Formats: sequence, C-alpha cells, structure tokens
Amino acid sequence: MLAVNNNWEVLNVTKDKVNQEHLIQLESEKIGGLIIRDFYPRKACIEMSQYLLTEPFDSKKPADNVEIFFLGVNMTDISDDKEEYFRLAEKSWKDRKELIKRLNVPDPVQQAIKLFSKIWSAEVKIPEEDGRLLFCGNFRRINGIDIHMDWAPFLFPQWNSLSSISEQYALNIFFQAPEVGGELVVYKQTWTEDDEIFRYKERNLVGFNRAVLRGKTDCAVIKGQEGWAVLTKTRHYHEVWPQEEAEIIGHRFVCSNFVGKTQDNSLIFWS
Ligand SMILES: O=C(O)CCC(=O)C(=O)O
Ligand SMILES: [Fe+2]
Repeated sequence: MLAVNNNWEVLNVTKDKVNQEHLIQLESEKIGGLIIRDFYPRKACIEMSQYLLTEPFDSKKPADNVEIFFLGVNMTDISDDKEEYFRLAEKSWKDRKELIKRLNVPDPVQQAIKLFSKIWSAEVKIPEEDGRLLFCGNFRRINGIDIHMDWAPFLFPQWNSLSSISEQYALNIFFQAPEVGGELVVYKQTWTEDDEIFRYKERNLVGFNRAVLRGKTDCAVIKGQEGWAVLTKTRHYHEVWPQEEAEIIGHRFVCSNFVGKTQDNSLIFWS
C-alpha cells in the first residue's frame, strides 16, 4: 500500500437519504466521494458475481493486463471509430438486457437513473448521438489501474454529446469486492492540459507517471463493498490499487458508468 494522506472526507449514506446537496458537495470538493451503501441488493450481487466468475470473458486488454472487460463496449477503447462503437453499443445493450433477464436481477443502470432522477432537479438520461444511444453500464473485473483522469471533453472531443459537459463523475456499483486491495484512491488534484507531459505514451492510453502528483498526496481512499454505489469526480487524478496475488480473496466486480453534467444541468450516463 502506498503512503498517501487519506484526509479527504467521504460521505456514506443510504438510498433514502441521498440528495442533490450531496452531489453539490462532491462537485465543490467538500467531499472526495459519495457512497450509497444499500444501492444494489445483496442477493442480486451474489447472482451477478457468480455469473461473472463462471462465464468466459467477452474481451480483455492484454496490453495492460489490468482491465478485463466482461460485458459492454467502453468509449475509452474505441472512441475514434463511431460506426464500430455503435455496432458494439447495440450488441452491449442487447447482451446486458438478456443477462439481467436471465439472472432475474434488477438492472443496476436503470436503478441508478431512477435514483438520480428522483434527487436531481434537471433531466437524467443516456445521451444520443446522430439518433443513436451511447452504451452505459460495463460489467467488469479489474485488478488495479494506474493513476489517470477521465475527462471526456479532452479525451473524446469528436463526441458532441460529451464534449460540452462541465463536470464528470464515475459511478461504480460493486457486485463483489476483494477482501484485500482494490481501493479507489482519488487525489485532491485536477488534471490540466500542462500535465499531459506526464502521460505514459508507451504503456497505455490512460496512465500517468506518479510524478504528476508533484508529491502532494491528499486523497480519499475508498474501499468499495458489495452493493455499494460509489460516486467520485474523474477529472481528479485517481487510481485503483491492485490485489496482491497471494491475497486474492474475492474479486472486484463492478458495473461502471460515467455521469456527466451538461451545460443545461442534465445528467448523462455512458461508459
Ligand atoms: O473502478 C473504479 O473504482 C474506478 C475505475 C476507473 O478509474 C476507471 O474506470 O476509469
Ligand atoms: Fe477512471
């Protein structure tokens, strides 16, 4: 485990208590993370992780060996080929719907959109581009991610539906959490374009050299748990700590989404 200053408050609330004010606290950096701890039912978490453990994975990224995407296209992997993206998005929606039906569990994305619609004063939706729906709600297992940021206006400028957002969050819904490791660490520092010199060009698209933190390690360390929804800001540097080989008890299975705030104050979901 790295030496960091885990001094940024994280709020942990229940579904019936979460409100718009909490999202505003997150936006204004008053808190470094918002946990909704009873977000997804335990029984459904078990069903989902059992399935994810036994079924073959759809695709993986051998280059970094840190991420295994199980179900669902991810914008980061395919942002420059819209036709291929939409082909895979359509398939992802279909595959996910079938899986949810087969396992007879609630759809975590639908649940998230329902909850956010209830607490947010403007529209909450999945964006379309040229009349076609983006995909949201990857199911995946990861073991560690390098320090990075996710900021669509910079990374995906060609996607009109994302390029004008004013804020971006990650919403990770945990089906299963490892006993040791797998912490999400969000540093209290936002990316600026000048930081691009720290980007690992040779290793993968997302990672930055740790020197980008310039020795400042104030952060929120969030150890997700089964059934939790964890909301964090993604323009802040963040990383996921790996599980040590010898200690792997439980996997980090999440349903991962981005939530953007648009100019007209809507919230949009994609992956
Ligand atoms: O799984 C998480 O908690 C965050 C992962 C992440 O940073 C990402 O997918 O961009
Ligand atoms: Fe990220």
